[in-house]
Amino acid sequence: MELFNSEDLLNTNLDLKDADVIYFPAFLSPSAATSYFKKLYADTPWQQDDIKLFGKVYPQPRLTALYGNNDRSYSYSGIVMNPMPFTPLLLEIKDKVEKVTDVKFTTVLLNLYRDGNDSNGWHSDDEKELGQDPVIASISLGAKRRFQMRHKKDKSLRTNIELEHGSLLIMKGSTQHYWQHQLPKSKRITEPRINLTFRIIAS
Ligand SMILES: O=C(O)CCC(=O)C(=O)O
Ligand SMILES: [Mn+2]
Repeated sequence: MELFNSEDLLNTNLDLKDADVIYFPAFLSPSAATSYFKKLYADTPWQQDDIKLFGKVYPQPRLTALYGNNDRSYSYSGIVMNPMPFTPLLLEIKDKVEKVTDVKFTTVLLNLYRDGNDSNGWHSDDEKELGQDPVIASISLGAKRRFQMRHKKDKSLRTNIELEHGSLLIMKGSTQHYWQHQLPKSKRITEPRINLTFRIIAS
């Protein structure tokens, strides 16, 4: 166990080569996590964009929404997202995250995985607007889903984390440079999950 600027919150440094990943399984209390889940599920204007893969167009296998405190857009997989202004609820969550990370975020991307058919394929959060060595703080609400990581060069290096309801995962340092991550489909999962990834998109 390692302490990360927060003396009483259990956390683990995943101790991966070329990466800096810290996991807080119980960052939020179960009741706070459930309350956030319900409000975000109901009140977010979820959208489903089309993505282009090998010249074909598919609906993205999840719903998303982007919020920010500046007007910088975020582009990935051929999608350009423009942020909505932060809501009071998202500011409350952002505040809690910033107390632990000691970083001020500008932007949060929300993902809604409606069930185990929804997913997020292998990628790094390495878009140019995130800058070098971005800090990404990822909150999980709802169904427990498997988060997988693999090293881009050393194919023997892989890890899985079961992201708990109310957990926080922080990826920073060289993580995005050397590693990819994904959230695979899972036939057994019938419940929805919401993920919030706080990011910095500098103006
Ligand atoms: O849902 C997750 O835990 C991962 C989300 C993710 O990697 C992303 O939105 O870039
Ligand atoms: Mn990602």
